[in-house]
Amino acid sequence: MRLAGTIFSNVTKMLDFYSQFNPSPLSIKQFIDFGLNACEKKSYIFLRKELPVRLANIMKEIALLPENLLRMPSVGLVNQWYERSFEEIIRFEKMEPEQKVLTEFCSRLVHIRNRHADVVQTMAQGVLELKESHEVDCGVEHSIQYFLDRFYMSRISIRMLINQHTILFGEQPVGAKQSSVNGMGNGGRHIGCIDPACDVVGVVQDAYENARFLCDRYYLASPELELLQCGVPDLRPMPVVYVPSHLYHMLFELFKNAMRAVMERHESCPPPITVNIVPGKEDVSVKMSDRGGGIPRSVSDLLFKYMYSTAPQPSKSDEHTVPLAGYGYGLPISRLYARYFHGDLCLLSCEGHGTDAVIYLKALSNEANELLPIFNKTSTKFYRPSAQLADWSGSLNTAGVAKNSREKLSPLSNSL
Ligand code: P4A
Repeated sequence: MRLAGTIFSNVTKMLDFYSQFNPSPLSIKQFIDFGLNACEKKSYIFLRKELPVRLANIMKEIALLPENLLRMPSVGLVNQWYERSFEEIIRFEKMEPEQKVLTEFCSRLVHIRNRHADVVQTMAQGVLELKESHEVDCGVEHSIQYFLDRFYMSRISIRMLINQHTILFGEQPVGAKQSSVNGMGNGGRHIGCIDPACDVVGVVQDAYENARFLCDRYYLASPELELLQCGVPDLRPMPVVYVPSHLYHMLFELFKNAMRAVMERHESCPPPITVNIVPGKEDVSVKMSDRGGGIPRSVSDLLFKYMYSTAPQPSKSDEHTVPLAGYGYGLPISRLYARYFHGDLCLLSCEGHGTDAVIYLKALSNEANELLPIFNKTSTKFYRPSAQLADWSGSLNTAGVAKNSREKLSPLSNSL
């Protein structure tokens, strides 16, 4: 009992300690430069501090979640995974970087990555548990949206660090050094999971083919792909410095949505999906346009909301009929992948016609910095939404207490 108490208070102290530091964002260029002069000791010394800092920053925010959500079993489970991983990493705090320690560190990271494999699903389950057991008001919904964006972004960044270290320094079958990253045969130019010449055209075609496979199975037909560069048909490679798996994730999601919209609207002769790739000075833009009938503006905002996108997984018996695209965290998480290196993902729909989705990637790898959540006083206040008064006519949809209020707070009251 005393021992358990000691461990508990130690970890709590360490959490307080590490959460005082801000995470150190790296640019794609820094990841590459580091990978080219790969030094396992340097990486170890950086990560044994940076990983606990990133973990502690987000664990402090988990603790601020609405109580109802924190009490959900799935959220408790996720919290336990974080506590265990944090504790396992800070054990390296005072260990000298000798070979045995480096090897142990690497396999610990792999272990931690596996432990956290189902975090997105489990957190979604927690949100579902909350929805089914409690009435969720707008304030709580807002806090959850704010939290999950930060939580999943933190997770993307931690996995990026772990992947870079384990791919660069982990043991691998001889002769298969680079190609095991994501199954893309690429002549070994990858630096960890970054491809300094990631071919956007190739990734678009890959994502299209795989979404099309699902589409054909469900609708027995699929729209063609029309590929443009700067608006004219062109299949020449278009290299960018990027993480191919991230780009693939976003494109696959967008193709599934576009195909679903197109197939639901056109039973025969579905119009093609157009992808236009445009390399600019600042951004490389990838615009996907479909003629699937589009959605009203009121819906396009909802597509990025976790609470709205959370629905029970289809049952096993329905597995062969799961729709192509549906309720899941596809879009909000795809947008996080885009924003992670200071890009973005935007939807622009014309109701009655179709939808344009644009992925923006930073064209310059030194400007592609990680975008990381920081735990501090500012972030804290988002978890205590207070009643707000509308200052535009119409409804208030953030913390919406004064839906149609004729009352006014005294000018002295501080509701924010
Ligand atoms: N029209 N346009 C889209 C959808 C509809 C769309 C749609 C009905 C809505 C929900 C959904 C999938 C598709 C699109 C491209 C997009 C997003 C939405 O990127 O054509 O799944 C929940």
